Formats: sequence, C-alpha cells, structure tokens
Amino acid sequence: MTRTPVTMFLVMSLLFAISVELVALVNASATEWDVVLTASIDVYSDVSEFGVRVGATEGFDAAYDQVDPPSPPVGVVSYFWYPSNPATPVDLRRLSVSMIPPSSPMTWTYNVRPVSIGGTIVIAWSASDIATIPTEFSVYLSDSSGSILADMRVVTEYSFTADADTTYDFTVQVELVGDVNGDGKVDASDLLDLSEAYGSDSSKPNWNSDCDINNDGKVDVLDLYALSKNYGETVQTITLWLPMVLSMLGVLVGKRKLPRKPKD
Ligand SMILES: [Ca+2]
Ligand SMILES: [Ca+2]
Ligand SMILES: [Ca+2]
Repeated sequence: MTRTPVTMFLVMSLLFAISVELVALVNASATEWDVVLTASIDVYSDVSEFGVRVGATEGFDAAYDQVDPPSPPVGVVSYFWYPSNPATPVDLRRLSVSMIPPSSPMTWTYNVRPVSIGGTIVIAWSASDIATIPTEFSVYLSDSSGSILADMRVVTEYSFTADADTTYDFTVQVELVGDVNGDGKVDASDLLDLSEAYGSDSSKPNWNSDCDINNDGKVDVLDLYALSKNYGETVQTITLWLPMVLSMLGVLVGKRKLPRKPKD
C-alpha cells in the first residue's frame, strides 16, 4: 500500500499526457489541408496540388506525393520543382502533388511552362481551398526573387504573358503571421526583432523587411497588431508523442506483469 500514492501520481501523469496528446492530434488534423492550382492558356490547362500532411516529409512521399505526367505536345505544364530529387528512373523532380509537414515558413517552388504556344497564362485557385489553411497563416504567390505577386487569401488568380516553351518560376509561401524569425513560433524573440525595426521603412538603417508583416513598406503599429494577434502560436509537430506515451505505458504495465522468479 505504501507505493499507492506514487503509482497514482504516475497514472495521473500518464492520463494527463495522453489527454494532451489527444488534444494535439485534434489540432494537428486541422493543420492538414490541400490547395489546387490550375494553370491555363487558351483552351489548355494543367492542375497541381500542394498541401500539408502531418506524416509527410520535404522530400518525395510515396503515400502523399505524385509525379507529374509527361508534357503534352501542345498546351501548358505546371509542377512543383525539386531539383535535388533523382531524375531517373522516374522523374521525381517534377511533382503534380506535393505534400510537406507542417512548419513555418512553408515554401513550394512552382513552375509553369507553355508548350508550343505563347500568350496569357492564368494561374487560378479557389477561395474554399485557401480557407482550409488555418487563418494564422498568410498565403502568398511570389516570383522567384520573393516579390509578392498575389495575396492568395484576397484574390483567386494571377495572370501574365508567357513566351512559348519558356519556364516561369514562382514560389508559394505559407507562413505563420508574426513569426518574424521563421522558427515556427511567435514569441518574445519576434517581438524583439519587431521593436528594433519599429518606425522604419526601407530607407532606414534599422529596416527589416521580415518585420513588415502586412507588406505596406513600413514597420508600425499595424505590424505590431498582426504579431500580437498570433502571440504564443506555434506550429504543432507532435508526431512522436503518442508512440512515446504508449511505450512508457508498456514499460510500466510490463514491469507489473513480470513473473517473479521462483525461489530455489
Ligand atoms: Ca513530400
Ligand atoms: Ca519566431
Ligand atoms: Ca507594415
């Protein structure tokens, strides 16, 4: 009976750990989302899909990712570009579906190339797809140098004039709003960075474009407000928790059920 309080404490701790884990898993399921991009020229179009899965990696995941099909003789091709992936025997550099784990910032390199024809290319997405991304994250379509072309929460397409058989590079960036230093959480270190850049614009020595959260060319109270709304938010990466708790339980239960050595 003397060990009862200790056992109770262990059991209560484990129950608490499991309940925390279950809550985290519920939240994690809300961080899984998909967005379809459609690139169109003339009567031709090609779709690509990006998103987040808790079990995915930054590389190729057979369970989630898909290889882009071969280019048509005429029309348009679009894909997510992973130059470090192997090119043979299957070309894993070009993915039509790319799922990565939740983090911040998350980026996808998106390539569009008209095949045999030129003209206006429209890249389109749906507001309902974008709405599946938690509201704490911003979603931007940028050019290869990082300049924002479209706030994907505000508009649902971006168009440009393209030459035939030329590849155009874009970046889709999804970022926890207020995570100025890009470490996946909004905390005092982001607030410190913002305070150091406070009151600046690009002409000032203390300018830091990362602190211009609303991208209006200056760091002011609006950026402070945007950061404060997400203060304390973190990107959940808890996939190892449940196996850890289960194995701890297994050790305890296993210890209790160990048969005593028969006395000689
Ligand atoms: Ca992946
Ligand atoms: Ca941060
Ligand atoms: Ca600003």
